[in-house]
Amino acid sequence: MSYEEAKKRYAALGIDADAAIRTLKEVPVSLHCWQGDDVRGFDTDPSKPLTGGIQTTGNYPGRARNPEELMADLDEVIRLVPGTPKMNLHASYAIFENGEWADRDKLEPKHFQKWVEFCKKRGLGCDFNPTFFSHPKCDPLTLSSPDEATRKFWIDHGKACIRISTYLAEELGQPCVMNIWTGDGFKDIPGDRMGPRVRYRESIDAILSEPYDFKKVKPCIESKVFGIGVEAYTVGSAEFALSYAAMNMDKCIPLMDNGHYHPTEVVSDKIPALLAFFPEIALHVTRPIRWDSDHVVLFDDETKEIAREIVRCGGLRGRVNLALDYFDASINRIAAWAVGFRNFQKALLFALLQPADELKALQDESRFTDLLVAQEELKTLPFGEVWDEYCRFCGKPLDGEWYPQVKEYEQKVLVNRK
Ligand code: RNT
Ligand code: ZN
Repeated sequence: MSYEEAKKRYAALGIDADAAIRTLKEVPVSLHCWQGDDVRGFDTDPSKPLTGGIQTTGNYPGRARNPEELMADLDEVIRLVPGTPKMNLHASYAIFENGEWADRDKLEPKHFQKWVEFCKKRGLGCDFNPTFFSHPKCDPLTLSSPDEATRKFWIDHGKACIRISTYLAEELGQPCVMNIWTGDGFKDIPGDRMGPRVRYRESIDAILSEPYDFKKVKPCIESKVFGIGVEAYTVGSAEFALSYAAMNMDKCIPLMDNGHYHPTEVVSDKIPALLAFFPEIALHVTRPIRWDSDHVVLFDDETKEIAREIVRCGGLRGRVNLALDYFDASINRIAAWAVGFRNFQKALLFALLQPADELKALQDESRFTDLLVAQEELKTLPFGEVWDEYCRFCGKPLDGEWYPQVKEYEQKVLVNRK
């Protein structure tokens, strides 16, 4: 079947495939730099383990070991994915020059100048994240620590990151979403659950007292249910993060990572719940397997449902900030990056090809049998043809064409990184 024929099948249902393609091409989706080097960053000893309850497993060859390699790998990914990628950096990816080094509380915009140059050359915006993990000053708590000096260090880090986010937004002319997540928590039953949460709240207040223009810098609060080594208690739980964001709507937005909830909870259902109150929300799109495992994003049912909610709640018109967040060190990292990005693009395109108004009308008219039948039959429309056309429209490889390029890059570049 050709795209023209596929287009007619959609048009018969009142769906404009050309319009879906044009819309999706302009939607920024943040590409997380940390998939390329197993979340190690450049500012601490790379042989030290990742902390904060997150974990990369596997030792597939080819991990990027420095900024040059990471940027080269990112370029390769950008060549392989349709749509509008936006960079997403962690503070730990600061680039130091001439033997200089700055601790996290002393980071400055200049430490991200190389990244600004990288983004400018490629026309990319950039999101940012303070890094509250993998550092000797995690005691192991950070913003919720009972120790004042520890808290101050991490508050100063947060404030430095606001200044860096302002720099990124101003230099690149796109808002910078700045996500606050800490792995603070305990392995076993706490003796005090509220103390750390009150301190966490006060620390975020202190960070957000640093001046910024909320139209340019969008601080987010990301919740989590548990992490490896912090199984019993997470300071920044769902209720904590959402309450903080709700009480400070003029200063920050809530961020939901779909790996951070109990296994039967779904973020697709939470998106419209939050959008009934918040003008804007942010997402980390990932794939949990049993726990917050951060597996590569698939074109699976929940990813499609998340995309359907984003689209029909008007999320693509600036209400939902989209980012990917996963890390797999057991397979080719560039393939992992590209396949996850492409899958989320597929989910968004699939969602844009739904007759949202008709489905809503069927529901409002209580025509539930019609709704069931319609939704099931949408699943077997010739989506693959529209997807191929989208890739062509963006000038990017089709399915079947991009992976050979990754293999070639692996042979030429990655295998030499011993
Ligand atoms: C961890 C959170 C967080 C991190 C990144 C590296 O569980 O999802 O967003 O993955 O900041
Ligand atoms: Zn996340």
